[in-house]
Amino acid sequence: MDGVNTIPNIVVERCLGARRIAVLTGAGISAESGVPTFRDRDGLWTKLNPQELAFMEAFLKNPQHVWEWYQSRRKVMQEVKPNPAHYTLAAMEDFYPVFSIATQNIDGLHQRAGSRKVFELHGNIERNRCSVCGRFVELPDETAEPPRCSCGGLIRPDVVWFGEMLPEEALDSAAQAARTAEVYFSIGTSAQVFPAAQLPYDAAEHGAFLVEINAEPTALTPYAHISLQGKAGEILPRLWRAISEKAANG
Ligand code: BV8
Ligand code: ZN
Repeated sequence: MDGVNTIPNIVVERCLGARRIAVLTGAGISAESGVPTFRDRDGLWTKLNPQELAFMEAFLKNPQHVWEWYQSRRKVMQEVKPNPAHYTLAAMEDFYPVFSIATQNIDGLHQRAGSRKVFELHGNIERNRCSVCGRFVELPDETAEPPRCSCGGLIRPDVVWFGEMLPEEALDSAAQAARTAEVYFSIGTSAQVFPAAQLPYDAAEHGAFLVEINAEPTALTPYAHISLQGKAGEILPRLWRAISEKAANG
């Protein structure tokens, strides 16, 4: 893709005319920051078995193995920074009366880029909680094995594993934002993991103009009004420049 003219004018017009914009993001928006994705050619799930890492059963069967994997990911996430895609969404939030991001990512990069209204659908790797009583605990970074809570429960990363409910408030807020958005963006997600993946469909069904920004086509692509194929870190700044220029020049 070259230059701002690769952004279809209809996307610029719809964004200019909107007051309420909502966004769903996935691992792809953090890829240019150096955070591995899951289902890309060289994604985490192509090398590792999610059954052994992203299920409560896996954690109870081998807490040390799962804990070490999350510790290694925490280390990666402490060393990476937001990229232009995260910063562009943070800038857009200041411009629109109603703007929110529902993210499947656990890396906290949206908040570090300055976004304020972020619904963490799958939790956040920086937090740890007791798997029994749910109490949050602060731990030193180099905690080598999952400690026990005072109630006896195992401490786990505060993320959502397969078969687990998403945090109710985050999901409700994200669902409400999808139902009322005038423009809905699905960015950097393979649109395979439910119920998060349902949000863009709900948005379109409730009248939103649905824009997908992803490196490759997904199951959502045929339902998007516009699907922009490429890197979020390149497309979003281009889109924002086109909107800002149109807003300035009328
Ligand atoms: C639940 C842990 C049930 C956190 C993860 C229907 C309804 C409800 C549930 C289900 C359902 N059908 C199936 C289910 C079960 C399951 C599910 O959806 N399975 C799928 C795989 C079929 N869902 C669940 O289990 C969920 N829980 O529903 O509970 C329930 C109901 C009632 C009562 C009790 C329980 C929980 C889902 C959360 C699972 N947790 N990981 C962590 O460690 O990170 S999975 C993992 O997938 C991550 O959470 C991740 O966030 C999520 C989604 O992945 P993506 O973000 O999309 O990443 P991916 O790599 O797949 O794609 C990246 C894309 O970016 C690619 O397309 C690539 O091309 C693109 N890209 C790359 N670079 C760039 C780019 N795009 C733009 N720019 C770039 N530079
Ligand atoms: Zn406890």
